[in-house]
Amino acid sequence: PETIHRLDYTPPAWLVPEIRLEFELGTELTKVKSTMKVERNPDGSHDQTMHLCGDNIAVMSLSVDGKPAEGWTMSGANLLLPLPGDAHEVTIETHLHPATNSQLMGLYASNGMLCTQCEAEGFRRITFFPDRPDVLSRYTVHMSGPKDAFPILLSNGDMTASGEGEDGTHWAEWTDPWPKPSYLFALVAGELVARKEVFTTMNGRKVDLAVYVRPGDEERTEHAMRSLVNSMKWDEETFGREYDLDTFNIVAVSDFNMGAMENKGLNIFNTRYILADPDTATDGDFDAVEGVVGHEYFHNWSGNRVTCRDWFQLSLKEGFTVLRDQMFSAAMGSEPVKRIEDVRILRAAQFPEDSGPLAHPIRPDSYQEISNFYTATVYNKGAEVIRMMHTMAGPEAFRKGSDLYFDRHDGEAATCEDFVKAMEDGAGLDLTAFRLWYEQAGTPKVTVHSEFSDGTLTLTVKQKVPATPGQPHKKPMPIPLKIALFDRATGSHSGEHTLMVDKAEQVFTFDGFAEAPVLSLNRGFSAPIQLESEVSDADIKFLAAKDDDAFARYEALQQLLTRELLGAVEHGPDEARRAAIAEALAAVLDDDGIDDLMRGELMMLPTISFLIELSAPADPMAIHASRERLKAYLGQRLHDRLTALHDRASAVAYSLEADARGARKVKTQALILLSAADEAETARRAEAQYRAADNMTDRQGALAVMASLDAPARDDLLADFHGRYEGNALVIDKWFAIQASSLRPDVLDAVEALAKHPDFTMKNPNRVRSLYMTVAGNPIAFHDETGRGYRMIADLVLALDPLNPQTAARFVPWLGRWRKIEPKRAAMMRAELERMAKEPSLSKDVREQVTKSID
Ligand code: BAL
Ligand code: ZN
Repeated sequence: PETIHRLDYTPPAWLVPEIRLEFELGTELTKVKSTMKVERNPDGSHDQTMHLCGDNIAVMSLSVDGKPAEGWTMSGANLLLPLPGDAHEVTIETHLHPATNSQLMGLYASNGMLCTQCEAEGFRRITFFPDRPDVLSRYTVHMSGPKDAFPILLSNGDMTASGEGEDGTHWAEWTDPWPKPSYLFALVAGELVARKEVFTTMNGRKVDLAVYVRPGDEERTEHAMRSLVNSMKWDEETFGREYDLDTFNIVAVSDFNMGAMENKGLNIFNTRYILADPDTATDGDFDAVEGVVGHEYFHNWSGNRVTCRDWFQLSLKEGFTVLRDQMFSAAMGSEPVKRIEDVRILRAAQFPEDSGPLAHPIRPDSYQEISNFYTATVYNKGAEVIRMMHTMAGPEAFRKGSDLYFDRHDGEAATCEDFVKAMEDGAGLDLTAFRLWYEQAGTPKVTVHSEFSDGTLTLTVKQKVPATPGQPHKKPMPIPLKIALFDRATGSHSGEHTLMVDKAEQVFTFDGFAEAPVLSLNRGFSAPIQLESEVSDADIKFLAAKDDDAFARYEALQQLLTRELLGAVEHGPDEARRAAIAEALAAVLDDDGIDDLMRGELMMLPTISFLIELSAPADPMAIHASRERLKAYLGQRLHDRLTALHDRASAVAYSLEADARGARKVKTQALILLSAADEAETARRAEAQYRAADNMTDRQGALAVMASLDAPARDDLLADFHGRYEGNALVIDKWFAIQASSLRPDVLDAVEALAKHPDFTMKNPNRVRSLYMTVAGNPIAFHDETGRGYRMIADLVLALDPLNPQTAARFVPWLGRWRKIEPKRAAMMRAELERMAKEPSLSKDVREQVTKSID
C-alpha cells in the first residue's frame, strides 16, 4: 500500500463551496445524486483535472454544467474529471447498498435504520468527492423514503423543509449554514424516538436538543441529555464557546466502530455512550456517557468550526478535545480522581504504544491507513501535551491562547502549528523548543538524583527520550516538572515549584533546609514521562501518608506497590516493603479525610500492562502471580478492615451522589483484595452483593469477582444475569466481557464456547470487542503458555478483516507487543503476526499494523 507523508501536503486544486445531496433512501438500495458547485482554488496547483475520491462506488451518471461529462477516467477507485474553466456545476449519481455494508463506513444499515460514518474517509463510499478535510462546503441535504420504515429523517444543520410524497413516502431537507469538510457529513433515517429539551445559550439563542434512540430505549437517555446540557453550559463558561445552530441532535446506533462521531449538529453515537440507567449501567458507564457526550459536543468548536487541514493534524482536534472533556468531567465530579483515572488510561494504553513498533508522534509523519492513527497517542498524549501548555501558562493565559486560536482560525482547516502559534501569541508562551512534543515519539525517561549538604538540596535531573521507529536519535524535551519539598518534621512544604527541564542533564538547587526534605515529584502528573526516582521506600511511605497533592499521594502508593510487585518477580516478596504497603493501605482504609471515590482509587493495584512496560522482557504469568500473591497478603493482613468496609459500604442506599458512588466503588475493590485471600468468604460476600443489588455497579462488580472464583454459585449467577437482561445488547456485552475477564485457568475454553453462543455475532463491533478485547487484555487468557490466546486473537483478526477491517486492525497491536515479553512467548506472538502477513487478501488497515508490528 501507498505511504502518505505529511510533508507532501499540497492544497487542493479544486474547491467545492456548495453541495446539494439528494438521497432516495432504501435499505437494500439508496440512490444518491450530488450536485456540486466547484471552483478552481486560486491557491492550488493549476491542474485542469479534478480528483474525486471514491471507494466501492460506481458512477451511474456524470454531468458538467448540465451536459454529460466527457473525458473522465477512473484511476483505481477514484474519478478524474477534466474541467476546462474556473467554475462549474458537477452532478454525479451513485448507488449504495447499505444492508451489505459491513465495514460500517459510509452509509449503512444498523438495527433497521440507516446511518452514516464518514470520518476519516467514509464520504467517498457515498459519492465521489475531494474527500479531504481542507475542502469545506455548505451542504443542503434532501432525503426521501418510505415513511413507515424511515419516519425520522435527519441530517446536519437545521431542517428547512419537509413534506409528503407519493405511495407512502415523505421527504425532508436539511441545510447546514456552516461550511464543513465531508468527514462531518451525516444522515440518519429510521424509526426513532427522542428525548427533547430546549437549551438557551449565553446570548439567548434557543436550541432544540434531542437524543434519538430506538423505541423502548427512551427511558435510558436522561443522563445523556443532562450531560449534553452540562457540556453546553460548561463550554460557555470555561472556553466562551456558544452553540451555533437552532438544532442539536444526537442519535444512538448499536453498530458503530468508534465511540461516537461529532458530525455538525448531528452527533452519532455508539449506544454504549448514550444509554444509561441504574439497572443497566455502572457508575463507570455513567461517567463514560458524560465524558463522550461532552467530547463530541466540544468538537463543535475544536474540530468543526476550526477543523484540520489534513489527517496528520488529527491531534489538533482530538488532543485538544480530549483535554476539554477531561476538564469537563473533572468539573462535574472529582478533579483528583479524574486525574488519576486519566493517567491510568495513559499508562495502560499509550505508554505501551509509545515504546512499541507502532510508536508515532502526536502529529505523525506518515501513514498508510489513517484509521490506524485514531490512537491513544494522538488522543491521550495529545491531551497531555496541551495540558502542559495549560500548566505553563496558567488558566487565564491559556484561555487567552484558546480564544485567539478560535478567533484566528474560525472557519478554517488549521494545523497543529497554528494552534501552537496561537498559544504563543495569546498565552505569551515561548514554545519554540516545546514543539518537539509534536515531532518526537517516545515517552521521556527522567531520573532525579538528590544530594543534601549544609542546608542545600541539589537535584540532578537527567532525561532520555528512547529511540522509536524512524527516530533513532532524540533531542531533550522541555518538561514542566512540578515538585514540592516536604519538611520531615512538620509534614508540610512551602509551595510547589515547576522546574523547566529541557536539557539532557540539569542541576537545580534549593537552600534553607535543616534536614534533607522529602521529594514529591511530577505532582499532578505535570508531564507524561516515566520517572525513575531514587526516593527511598521510607520517603515514599511518608508521601503516601502525607502528600497534599492527591495525585502524588496515589502515585507514592503505586510506586511502593510497583517496587514490590516487580521486585517479587525477581527475588520473592520483600517482607519489610510488604508490611509498609499494608500499613499505608490500612491508613487509607482508616482515613476519614479521604472520600470513598478516592479511597477506591488508592486501593487499586497497578495494571499488568503497566508492569509489563516497566519490566520488559516480562513474564506476564510471573507478574500476574506476583500481583495475586500481594493481593492475598493484603487480603489477609487487612481482612477485618476490608470486611468492615464492605459491610459499611453495603449499607449505603443507591443514588448517583458522590458518597453513594464511592461506597459502590470501595465495595467491589474490597472484594477484589479479599478474593485472593479467602475464596469462600469472598464468594459468599459477592453472592450477597449480587443478590441484594438494585443497580448494575454492584451486580457487575460482584459478578466480575465471582467469575474468577471456583464457587458453587458462580454459574447460577452468570445464568441469572443472562436471563435477567436477555435482549439488552449492552448488558449482554457485559455478560461476555465478565466471563472473558475471568482469571480461572479454563478461561480460554469458556471463550471458545462463548464464541459459539447464539448471542455472539461478528457483525457487531461492541459484541466482538466485549469478548475478544477482553481476552487480549486478560493476561491469563492472552499469554496462555501454549500460545492459544495469541492464536485466538490472530484467528479473530483474519476472520473479522473481510467484514470490518477497521475494527479488526485494532487487535493487532496486542500481538505487536512481543518485544516486551519473554523470548518463548515472544516467538509465538511474532509467529502469529507472520501467519497473518501471509494472508494475501489482508485489508490495508490490518496489513499496515501487521507489517509494522513484525519489524
Ligand atoms: N472524531 C472521531 C470520534 C471522536 O474522537 O470524537
Ligand atoms: Zn474526538
